[in-house]
Amino acid sequence: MTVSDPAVEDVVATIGRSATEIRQGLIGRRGTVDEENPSGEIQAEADVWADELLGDRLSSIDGVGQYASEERSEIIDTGDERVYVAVDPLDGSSNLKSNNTMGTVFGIYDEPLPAPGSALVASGWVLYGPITTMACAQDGSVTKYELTGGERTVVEEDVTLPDDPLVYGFGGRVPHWHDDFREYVRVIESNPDHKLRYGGAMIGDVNQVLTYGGIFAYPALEDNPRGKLRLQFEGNPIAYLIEAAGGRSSDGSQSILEVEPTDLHDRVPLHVGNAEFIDQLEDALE
Ligand code: P6P
Repeated sequence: MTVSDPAVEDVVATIGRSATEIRQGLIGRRGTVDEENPSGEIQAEADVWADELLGDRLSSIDGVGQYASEERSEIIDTGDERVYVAVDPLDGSSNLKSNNTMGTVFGIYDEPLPAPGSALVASGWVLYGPITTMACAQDGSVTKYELTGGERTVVEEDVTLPDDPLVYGFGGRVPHWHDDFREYVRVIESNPDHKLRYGGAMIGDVNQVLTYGGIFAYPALEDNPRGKLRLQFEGNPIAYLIEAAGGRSSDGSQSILEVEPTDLHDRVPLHVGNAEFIDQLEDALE
């Protein structure tokens, strides 16, 4: 299967067309259900609803062999064998209560899941911000779109991280950071040219890094050695796009895309941004 498989574009187009409906569907679904996702997190009504909507639509696309989601333990297997789709239907759904930015993250693989990020052929995210946008990486380049009413309009092509990094955002509780990571953060923070940007939804923070340059990390923690974010649904798709935009990713010692999965819901320490920041981080964690 080559990246020009029509199933890839069909998946991206379907997610783009669904974005306005998902955004509207958040209204009235801000409560929680009495269920946990496979990562043990209480689900919002909107998590479940967005997952069902995308699961139905994406698994029905000709060529899509699997639909997997952060919100469900089981994979939808269609028997097709061309592309395999992993989705975080609503990243940052805890931001629903405070009406802050959230997003939909997707990765399109050419191997059955769980798969390493090196098997991605496309990835991206929809951002439910003041306006609804999409960033998508295919064929080694990143394109930004504005989404409205099911239409997708290109607003920028060949997107790359700015050379001068500006923003930083680091997740996890500070007392749970490892000392070497905490020291690295202190160096980044001490530069008056850098600004703190942390909004509680990884995808909003990563989109700031893509736009302004910098670094986002949700690192390994003393009480969670693999951090919080999920490899298949967050780490790989984000790393693939940031690397396509000229940045770097790391689990602390290697590109996220080289991490070999053992389970569909594996977590991974995630660090993405300008190459100089990630190089410095890996030196600091050696
Ligand atoms: P914390 C949202 O639940 C999420 O998975 C990411 O989008 C976000 O970066 C992280 O968790 C926030 O975690 O521990 O800061 O609440």
